[in-house]
Amino acid sequence: MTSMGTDFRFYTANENTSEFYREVIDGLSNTPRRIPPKYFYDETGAALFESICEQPEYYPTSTEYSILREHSKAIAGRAGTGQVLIEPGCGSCEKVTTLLDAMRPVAYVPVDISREQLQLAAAHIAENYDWLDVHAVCADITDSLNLPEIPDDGHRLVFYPGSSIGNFEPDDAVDFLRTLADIAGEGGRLLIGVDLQKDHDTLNAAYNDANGVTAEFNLNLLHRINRELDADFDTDAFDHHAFYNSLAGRIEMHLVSVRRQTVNIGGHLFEFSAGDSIHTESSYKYTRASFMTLAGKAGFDPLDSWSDTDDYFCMYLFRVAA
Ligand code: AVI
Repeated sequence: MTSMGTDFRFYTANENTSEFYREVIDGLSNTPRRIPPKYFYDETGAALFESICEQPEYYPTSTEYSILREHSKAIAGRAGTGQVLIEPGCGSCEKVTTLLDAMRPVAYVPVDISREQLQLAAAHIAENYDWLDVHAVCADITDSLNLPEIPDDGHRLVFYPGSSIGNFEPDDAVDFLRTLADIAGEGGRLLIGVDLQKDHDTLNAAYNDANGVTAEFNLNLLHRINRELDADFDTDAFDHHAFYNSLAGRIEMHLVSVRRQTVNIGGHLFEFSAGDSIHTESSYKYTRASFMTLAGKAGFDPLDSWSDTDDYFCMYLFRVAA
């Protein structure tokens, strides 16, 4: 644990390079080939994701912000004030600022894998909210989380915006929601942002922005593997391919080989034919009913929800069932 100059605490549970290596080698050895999307987020990937959120086609971020801004008082009224507010996968910690004044939590615990971004974001919050105790935790939220002991009087609120729950396979989403329920504890609450099913053109456009930022984000995964795992991907020989799979109810992102090629990753050779793909991400879109069912399986009771006028996106408030 480190006490930082701007008066917040910083805890590290570092990402493991050998685990990255193992997951890439295993993922490319299987059929279909897959690499877990959590590896998008090195420093460059985190910055590219921030830029995706500013693209006009990528509606989830702006829509979620508009819901949070419009309903912050109502959300605080239903979620409660004076809690320990924990945000797994907090990124730049910007969304939480729509709630802090209304909620007046006793402590804020941002958790993220991207160390540099977390340091900057936590410092920014600590500077701007001098009444708030900030305990930043650098960790992979899909591993078991060791959170600092903070007296909370049994009041914890887990904030999980951004519809990242959609990046889990549905069974894994239930497991992850159970982890969030454990973090929130008995009687604790979860405020979660969920992207809803909608017309396919809107969905396809959101993952194929005209500026090519999502394509760059996807391809950065290969740059990262080259940089960190001694690999020789020709990044010009793979194309970004994203589409809505309506049967599965998800956007799929792939990197597709444009020609026959062999890639060397730390001495492991992988053959690709033209058209072979690496599945890099799924982003599930839920109906209201299907998300309620999912959360119910994880042990949550619904308390309330807030949406936009187009019904593109929904913020749900749940309570951990007794
Ligand atoms: C982080 N997550 C919710 C984003 C999504 O929409 O699934 C990641 C993303 N991938 C491409 N664009 C955005």
